[in-house]
Amino acid sequence: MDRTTQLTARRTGTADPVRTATSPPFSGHGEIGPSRVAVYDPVRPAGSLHLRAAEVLHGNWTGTSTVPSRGLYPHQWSWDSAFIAIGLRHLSPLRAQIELETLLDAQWGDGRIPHIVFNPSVPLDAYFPSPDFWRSSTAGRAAGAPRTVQTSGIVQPPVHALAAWLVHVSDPGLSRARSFLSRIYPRLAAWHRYLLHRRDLGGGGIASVVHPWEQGMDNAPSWDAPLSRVTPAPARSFRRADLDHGAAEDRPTDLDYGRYVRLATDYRDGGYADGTDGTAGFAVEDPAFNALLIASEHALARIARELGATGTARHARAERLTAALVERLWDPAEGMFFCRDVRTDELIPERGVSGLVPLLLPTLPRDTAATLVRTLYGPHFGLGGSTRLVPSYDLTGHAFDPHRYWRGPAWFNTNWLVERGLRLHGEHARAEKLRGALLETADTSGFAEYVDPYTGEACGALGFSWTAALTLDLLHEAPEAVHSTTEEFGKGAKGGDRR
Ligand code: 9WN
Repeated sequence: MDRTTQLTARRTGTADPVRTATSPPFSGHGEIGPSRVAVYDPVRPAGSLHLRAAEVLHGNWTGTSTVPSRGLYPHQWSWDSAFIAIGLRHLSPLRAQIELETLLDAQWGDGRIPHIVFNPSVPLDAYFPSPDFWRSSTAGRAAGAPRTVQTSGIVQPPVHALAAWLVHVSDPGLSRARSFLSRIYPRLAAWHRYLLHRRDLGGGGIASVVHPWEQGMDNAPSWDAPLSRVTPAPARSFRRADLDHGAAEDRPTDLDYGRYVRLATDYRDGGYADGTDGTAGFAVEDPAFNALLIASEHALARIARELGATGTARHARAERLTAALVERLWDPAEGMFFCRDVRTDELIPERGVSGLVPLLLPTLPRDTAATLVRTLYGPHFGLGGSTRLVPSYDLTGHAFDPHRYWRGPAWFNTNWLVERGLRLHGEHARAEKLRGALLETADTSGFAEYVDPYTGEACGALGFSWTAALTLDLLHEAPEAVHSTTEEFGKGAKGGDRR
């Protein structure tokens, strides 16, 4: 056992098993071809990191999709799959397409993409809340839940159209041969329609989340105030499976879990209906969730263009959404985007990495982007100084804890988004430095789920899929390929014009 494995095993009481492939994983159509692999450390060949990342994804592949980690998260998760597809495309564009197709096959009639698609061969007690809690095919019938597959009833951030576009450009020939985009475009369009029409609970033109799990950063301090109004479900009424795998001091508290369970129960018992009258027990407009929706809307415009339409209306909508995001969530005095509590109509003054993610938007006003970069490199996030990766929460904040879930540690997906944002806004040297730190930390941490932002110490599960996938994506991001990053993220949409 190496040092990192020992550390994590000590912290969590278990190490996620990562199957080691003896032969190069993935053979067949569109397989390994690291033609543009960039070396991050001349002493360690990038190829070995590439191979180990590929082995993680190979070990976590179920045949039709990829689990985030074998032990802690044994089903398919929505935004995980989008990030996984972004990395998987470098190994097997076919698998990357299948990853997204499997998820979209579980889409509900009202357009929502569920946050979990359950694998029926996994025992019910392996993860909580399990299918018998969500009861999607019965409780979700009016909302159009599928009959043949069991899912959760809430959603996760809409990274999917962005992922679909990136998967397409990795092998346009295969994509066209399989009619990948034409098959999934209507589903992605329905997904965005659901978010923009059924989830504009604040009436300001952007989407709300109705559960902390929907935003993906479950335990962020931004949820504390809106969650405090929720009566927790009694601790005896459910059994947490996450504590079988994760250290209790790193995971959300039982009290918070009780509130998560109450919110999900109430939503289920209301048939997963979305009232637009502001009565949801929890309704928050989040900057990262909406920034990802906007980035995906730009991607949907590109997909539409590829399919023969102009895509102009979608780009225009993405720009209107960007303006609404700034209007609703930007705090110029603090130089941050904040969450808005829809119930009180007030910003929640907690600095989280979510408030930096809008940096990935191509038409963010120039001074807003510059201010965000200053905040990122200032005392609250410490990049370029005390931290090696962007922490999930304010280093100076009252709730900061470098190891507790979403209250300080650094995650690879949010760092990848920030790295993209830096590149998009011309901060190439800083992006390059962050990329190097991400690759190194992924390597030394054993592709950990998350890490201590100061030391890079591994936390949570090892062999975590999106960590491996985004490592692959960063390895393929050779400096000469940077222009395609800009193109992929939609800056060229209207010549990258900014207000
Ligand atoms: C609840 C799977 C998911 C991620 C989330 C992360 C965590 C689940 C949990 O794991 O959430 O959805 O049980 O804590 O917070 O971002 O998608 O990796």
